[in-house]
Formats: sequence, C-alpha cells, structure tokens
Amino acid sequence: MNETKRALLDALADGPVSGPALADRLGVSRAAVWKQVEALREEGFEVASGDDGYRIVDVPAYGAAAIEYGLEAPYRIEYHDQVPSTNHRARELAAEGASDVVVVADEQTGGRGRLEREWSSPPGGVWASVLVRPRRPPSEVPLYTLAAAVAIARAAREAGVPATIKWPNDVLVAGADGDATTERKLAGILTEMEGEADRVSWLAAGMGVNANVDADALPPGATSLRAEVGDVDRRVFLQRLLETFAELTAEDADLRDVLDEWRDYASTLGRRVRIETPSEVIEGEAVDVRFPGSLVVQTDTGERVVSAGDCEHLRPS
Ligand code: BT5
Repeated sequence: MNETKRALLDALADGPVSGPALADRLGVSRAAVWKQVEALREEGFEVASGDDGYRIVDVPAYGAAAIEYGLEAPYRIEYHDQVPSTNHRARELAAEGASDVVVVADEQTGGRGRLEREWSSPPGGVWASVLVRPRRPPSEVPLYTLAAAVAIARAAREAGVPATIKWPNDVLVAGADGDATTERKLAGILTEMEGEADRVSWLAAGMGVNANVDADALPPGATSLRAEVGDVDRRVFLQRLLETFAELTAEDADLRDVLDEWRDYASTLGRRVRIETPSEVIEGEAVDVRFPGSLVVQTDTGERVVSAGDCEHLRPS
C-alpha cells in the first residue's frame, strides 16, 4: 500500500474530513486525494462524500487496507489470498531489509509448525507473521513466543472462547464442561529469527489461529473459533491480537511483564506434564515459568528448568 493511501486511511479513521483538508494534511493535490478515495472504493471500502467531507461508512471484511484501517499498532500489512507460508514470506521480506510488517494470508498451502511439521491452513483462518527488528538480545526471543500466545489467548477470550496456553506455544480450549483432560488445539506459534550473539537481526512471530474454519478440515485434536462460538470478524480479531502483541513487545516495555500475563492464561502450571526435549524425557509437575520462558518442573529427583521441548499435559496421577 502506498504512503498516501495509508495516510488517507489514518485521516479518515478519525471521522469526516473535507477534500481540501485531506489534500493539505497529505501534502498532495485534491485530484490525488480523489484518486486514492476511488482506489479505496475499488478495494471494497464504502466512502460517503457529504457536506462535511469524506467519511468511511463500511470496511471490507479482510485484506491489507481493512486490517490497517483503525489498527492501533505500528505495523503495515501485506495480504495474500494464498501463500505457501506467511513465515516463509516474512523471511523473504527480512532479506530485503523490511521491518514492522505483518504478512497475512487467507490460506497457506505449505504452513509449517515447529521442526518442519505440517500446519493445516485452510481458507478462513488467521495465518499471520509479524516481522520486527527488536533491539534486544537473542536470549529474550522466547518471550516473543509467549507474548504471541498471550495476544492470541486474549483475543480468543474477547471473542467468547475460554482459551488457555500450554507451554510453550499452544493455545488450547478445554473440552465440554471445562474438562481439561480433553483439550483441543486452537492455535500455534512458530517464531523464527536471525541474529548475532548479542543482537537480534530480525524476528518473525508466526501465529496460526483456526478461526472461521470447520473442525473437519483440521487434524484430530484441533478446534476452531467457528466450532466453539461461530464465525468471528477476522479483521477485528487480528487487530486486537496485533495490538496486544505490539503493546507487550514495545521497545520501552519490560518483556518480563509478559510472564505475569502468561501465568494468568496458562493451563500448564499446576499440571502433571511430560516434556520431550531433544535429549531426554522429563516428567513431573509444572510449577512455574521463568525468564525467558523456561518451564520449571518439579520431578521426583528435584527441580528441573526446561527451555525447549514438546509438552504433554498428563491426567492427574
Ligand atoms: C505449531 O507447531 O503449533 C506452530 C504453528 C504455527 C503456524 C503459523 S501459521 C502462520 C505462520 N506460517 C507458518 O507456516 N507457520 C506459522 P507445533 O507445536 O509443531 O504443532 C504442529 C502440530 O499441530 C502438527 O504436527 C499437527 O499435529 C497439529 N496441527 C497441524 N495443523 C493444525 C491446526 N491447524 N490446528 C491445530 N493443530 C494442528
């Protein structure tokens, strides 16, 4: 999206503005304003022009301009109807030097989970990767995954779904009557980065939320917002999610605060867990999460601090 169109959207988000005032504010001719207004109309915006100027009366359901319109987060949106993987596209953009971009797709044909696992991404989901260049050391990157989980859980709760977080990167919904032993996966996160010993070069937080998708189109053990509460407004859902993520990871924010929010949403703490790491299997009770996102597990032989692995919630013994 060009800068003039973005500035126009920002200006119109505050209410009606006259053509001359817009031309003045954007530093372009009135004809250029009119051209951009027409371009917005072609993208599905309904723009009324009355005595008090131009006014947006309806916004398209989804797409780059729709998501950027009214978004209170410092990102521009790159939207695709279909893409192999938004994380892959974010990586390409990173190689071109881009930052503060969110790649969004309606459908992914090669969505990936951790360890190159497949991630089903039919049309109707929220598949998005936030590309940023934080001035932070690589050791703090796990907190971005936790922040993404908090952002998804909060947006899901606002949509009426009682989502919880399973360490480190799954957003779950408990079974009928809140039965925690039959949890289903609503969303997953794949964070990728490049950097040097003391500084992150770029980071892509890939978030996959099964939004307006039939549960039948997903692997067993998965659920969707549609299956839980019916279809949601994906535009508003993604905006809320991005706003929380931006707020939690802002340059002047203390990333450690993410841990408190994460604890509030976690369903792993207090549970018996089985964690498979690349080198061993650890079983015990998850008692806390610790900077920068490690899980503290009380085992029969003492306390263990686990920084990475696949976690399974076990039935209480
Ligand atoms: C994850 O991996 O949970 C990370 C998923 C990240 C997906 C996003 S979508 C936007 C961005 N672009 C990408 O290409 N990826 C990111 P992991 O913890 O490894 O879980 C993967 C496992 O979850 C699979 O092996 C399946 O068992 C299951 N699975 C696959 N698709 C699923 C879905 N849509 N919903 C729930 N579970 C799924």
